[in-house]
Parts: sequence; structure tokens; C-alpha cells
Amino acid sequence: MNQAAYEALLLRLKEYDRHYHLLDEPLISDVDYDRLLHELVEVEKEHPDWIRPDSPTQRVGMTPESGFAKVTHPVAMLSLGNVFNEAEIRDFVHRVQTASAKPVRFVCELKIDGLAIALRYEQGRLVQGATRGDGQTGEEITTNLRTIRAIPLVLQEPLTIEVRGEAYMPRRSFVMVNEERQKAGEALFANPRNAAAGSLRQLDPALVAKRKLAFFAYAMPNPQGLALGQEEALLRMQALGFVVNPYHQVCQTVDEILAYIEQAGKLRETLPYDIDGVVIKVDDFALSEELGYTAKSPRFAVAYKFAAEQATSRLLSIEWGVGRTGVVTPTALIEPVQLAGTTVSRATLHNEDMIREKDVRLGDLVIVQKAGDIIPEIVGPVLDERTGEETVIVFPVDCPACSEALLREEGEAAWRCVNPACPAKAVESLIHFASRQAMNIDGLGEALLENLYQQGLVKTIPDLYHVEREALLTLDRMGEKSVSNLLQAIAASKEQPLDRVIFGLGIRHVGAKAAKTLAVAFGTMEALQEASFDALLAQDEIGPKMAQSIVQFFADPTKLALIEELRACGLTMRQPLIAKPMGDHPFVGKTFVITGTLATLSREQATEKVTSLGAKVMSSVSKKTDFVLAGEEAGSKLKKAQDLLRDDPSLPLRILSEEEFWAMLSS
Ligand code: 0OX
Repeated sequence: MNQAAYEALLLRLKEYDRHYHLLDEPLISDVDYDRLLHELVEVEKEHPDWIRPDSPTQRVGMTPESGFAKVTHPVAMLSLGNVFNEAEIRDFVHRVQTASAKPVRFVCELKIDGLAIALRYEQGRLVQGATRGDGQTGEEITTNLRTIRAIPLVLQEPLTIEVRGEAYMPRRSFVMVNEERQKAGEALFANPRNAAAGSLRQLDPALVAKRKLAFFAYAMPNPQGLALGQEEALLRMQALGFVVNPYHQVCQTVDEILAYIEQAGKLRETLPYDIDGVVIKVDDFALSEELGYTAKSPRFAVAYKFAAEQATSRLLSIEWGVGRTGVVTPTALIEPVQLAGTTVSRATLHNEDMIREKDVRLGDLVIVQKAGDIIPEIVGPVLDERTGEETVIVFPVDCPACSEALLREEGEAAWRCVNPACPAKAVESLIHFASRQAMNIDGLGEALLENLYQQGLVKTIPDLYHVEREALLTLDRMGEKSVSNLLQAIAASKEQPLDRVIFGLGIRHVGAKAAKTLAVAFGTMEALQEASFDALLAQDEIGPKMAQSIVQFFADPTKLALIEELRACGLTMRQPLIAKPMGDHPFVGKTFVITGTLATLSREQATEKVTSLGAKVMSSVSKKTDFVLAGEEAGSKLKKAQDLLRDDPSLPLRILSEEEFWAMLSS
């Protein structure tokens, strides 16, 4: 084969890819495709210098040596706020409309039930792909994402942009994957979403490639003038080579949005992939930016979630679990039933009051409900089906894990085990400490912690930092590599910021957000330990219940000893600098736009530096921009800033060179 024939074959394969993914109309069978691909591989082996970066063979790369690296998202990947009914949609539309002088255009899209992914292209080449993670930091899974044929490796234009979208597993791939797993005697994936997530977490990209994942692009977080609105962005992404879901629609009234939702509901069953609702977005990017964000989600878009799905099944028995705080929770074990595409055999009954209120009895036919990601729950019994054989559920009086008497505090729905030595509480506390929102220790999941506890290797949090390689190697399924990775992850967690340690300690009522507020306000663990009730209460969003709980926590000598021990283990418990201690820094509270190529730091690093000083980084320049940090080859944004200043020199806007930026940064 000569080079021209090679290139023709490559183009042919790319065309097949496009039909397969974009149009969902394969032109040839998988077998034929694989045969042609094999031909291509053979030619490339002979002529490595012919290989083009957009060749389908470039999709399966090298296996990462040790787990996945972390990636900080330059623009946070926030989750969407949910709306569930017409009134809430009206509210959203009204709020948006109030902020705009013109009638607002919305773009409605199907909400694909997959995993949000961020892709970074430099000069048109895919250089990085990452998961959403906690929204700020995700995992770098570029080699795995490269195996997805719907993700272009090279764009139609040499642009440096980020594109976000949903990686998902089409239903037919899901069925295939599960059939294979069943044959191999492996646990089945509950639904396509879990299968997609599980696949992207594989360390071997060749395995990921077999799973046949797909991708829909739906956002350009930093459109750089490539598009002025969402509809244009979708078209633009499509022109660049992405697969964009075809069912998007511009709506200008609530009625049009409702009609779209109704259609989407009908379409749902016929689609070759799962959707769990509809996303409603403001079209105009300028308006979107003006609307901005709440702490958790954008104000310019919401997700309408399809109503919960219900099924009926028989209540067989109750499993009593003990949580980290000692709360005893009932889980209903039911006859397995199909619900929203998964088999459900467990559902929560919440607490004793709920059981009484609903009058659920053993042997009852019960209604089970699942809404979105939420764990299935028992809605109530089907009373007409009662035979009289059903028996009342008796709540345990002693802890199911340690047999100590349970307590129920005034005004609380929960029964609690207060035994500090309760093994169930200890394991749950370890799980919480290692969890993603707390110390984020990779590889240290529930099953492993339970095992470590049962083997007596880790009984307390500080034990984690003393556990030895040899001991870990004795555990099932822990080889050299996983043990090294785990030890490395545990060691790395010593540097986690103070807020994660505070959250990880599991102080009652203190969630991740409050932990951050406390870490920022008090700066060190010592200061927090000594904070009075009033000093705590003076902080934003810290109420009396939380303040009381914090004071109580630090009054307990065993907790103080725990913190001392963690310090001795080498935990730094430091909070990176943020706005407050730098109250008079010129960047505090300012709005930045970063453009062009910076010589001394990446855009992510620049973003991190200014946001840690309490500045905001925006994607486009407006009259409200305070600083434009312009690197080499800055283009339209720099020009826009210059134009704005020419029209109105009194604007507070300043254009900074990289050198000036560093000078101000250290001021
Ligand atoms: C989806 C989906 C998720 C980006 C801008 C607002 C939220 N699951 O299909 N997210 C978004 O948009 C993000 N769009 C979607 N279609």
C-alpha cells in the first residue's frame, strides 16, 4: 500500500466512525470495520512515519503507570440545580427573564445519563481529558477517552479550547458488556451509567476501547468569541468534529419548554442511550455570565429531572445498619424488582418514625421508588393487598453491631449507638475520612477499609498512616502495585488542606462546605479548637446547632488526642492562602480574564493563583472585567479589552503583561 492509499483508508475509517457515532447508522459491520482497522495497523507498523495523529490507531495509548493524575479545572465543573415540576421551571424562567431587558432565548437539550468530561485541545490536538471529580479537581483519563471514537483527536481547526460533554455507554454496548461479564462469572453493572463510569476507571485503555463508549459534546466553558450563545456553540462544536446530540431546541416561552419536555419523555424509550431529564440553558453567553453562579451551580441553566419511577415488590426483611455517627438505619430487603433499568433488592426506610408513619409491615407488598441518583426508597405499603399475615416491624433496642443499648435524643428521629468503641461506627468513620469529599485517598474504598479493620490492621484513623507494606501485601487482591499506589495515596493525603481534615473528622452537622468556612475563618486546627461558641456563631452559615456541636467535639479529650496523633503522623493541616488574610491585595474580589500563552505558568496555575486571592476568572472580557492577563499571541480578548479602553478610558480595566502580573501578585 502506498501513502495515498493509506490516507484514503484512514479517511474511509473516519467516515465510518462519523456514521456510527454521529448518525447512529453504521455503514459497515463491526467485523468489517475491525478488518479494515487491522489493515491500517499493519501499514502503520511498516511505515510509522506515515501515521497521522487522527488515525483511529492513535486511540489506544499507553497504560498509566499508577492510577490517574489529578487535574484542576480552570473553570469549575459545577453540577446543575434540579427542577421537578412546571412551577419550578416557571420560577427559573422568571428569574432569568428579570435579569434581561430583552426576551430570553433558552436552549433545551436532552440530559444524557453518563459522566461529565472536560476535554482540552491545544492547537487543535486533544491534549487532556478529565472527569468532573468534585467539580474543582478531576482525574486525568486522557488515554481512556482517546479510545472513544466520537471524541475527535484532532479538530477541524487548530484551536486551543476546552470542550465539555457527557461520556456514556449506549444501551447495546451495555447489554453486550453485561452478557460478557455474566459468561465470565463477573458482577453485572447495574446500569449503563455505572458501566461507563467503571469502564473509564479502567487502567488499561485497551479494555476501555472494548467497552464501546460514546460522547456528546454540550459546552464550551471558554468560548473565546467562537460562539456568542449555546445554540451557536453546539453548531460550532459539531463543525469542529464533535458529536452533538441532535435533539436540542431553542425555546422562548415556558410553554415551549414544557412541550419539549413532554416530547423528550416520549422519545426516552426509543433512544439508544439513557437520558434522565432535560437541561434548560440560557442561550446568550453574555447573559449567562451576568447571571453567574451560586456556590453549587450555575444560575443560567437547570436540569429538569423526569419523575421518579415506581415499582411494587414484597418486603422480605429489614437489615439494620450503623452509620458513622451511630445512627441506626433500616434498609428494606425486597424481592428483586426491575426499576428504571436496574434490579433493585434493597431500599431505604429512613428511620423508625418513617416506618411507623407509613405503617410498613414485613410481608407487605410495597411501592419502591427511585428518583435520579437517589438510593431507592420505600414509598409505602399497598394496603389493599394486605392479607393479615403481615407482621409489625420491631425496632432494635440494642446496637446491631456492638449490642450496647441505643439512645434516642429529644426531637430526633434517629436511634443512636453511643458506644465509642462500636466497630460499625469505627469502620464508617474510616470510610468517611478516606472518602472523596474528605481526604480523597484513592484506592481506599469501603470494602478495603472493612477488610483492614477486620484484620486488625487499621482500627483508628491514625493507624492508616502507620500501616505497613508487608501487612497490606497479605490481603486478598493486594499486589505490589496496588499496595505501592495505596501507600503513596495515604502519604499524599497528609498534605490535604485543613478543610478536608475538618470534614474528615466527622464532626456532627459539619458538612464539606461548613468545614471550608471554618478552615478559612480560623486558618489552623489550633485556632478552631480554641474557638468559642460565639466566635463560631459569628461566621457566615454557621448556626447554633453546628457551633454547639463543634465546641462539644473539641471538649472531648479523645478527639484532642486524635488530632495530636494526626499531627504526629505528619498531617500538615494547612489552608492555602485565600482572600481573607490577604484582604488588601489588589486582586481581592476582582474579575480576571486570562488570554494567550503564558511563558512562566499554565493558565490553570494562573487561575489558581488569582482565585486563591479571592478573584474570579471569567471567560470573556466585558466592562466589568478588572484585569486582562495577556500572554503571548493573545487574540480577540486582548483586542476587546483594548477597544473597551479606547472607547472609555475611565474604565477600571487594566491589561497586564505576565511580568506586571507577577509583580502585582507578590505585592
Ligand atoms: C447532559 C448535560 C449536562 C454546561 C453548562 C451548564 C451545565 N447530561 O446531557 N450538562 C450540560 O451543561 C452544563 N448539558 C447537558 N446536556
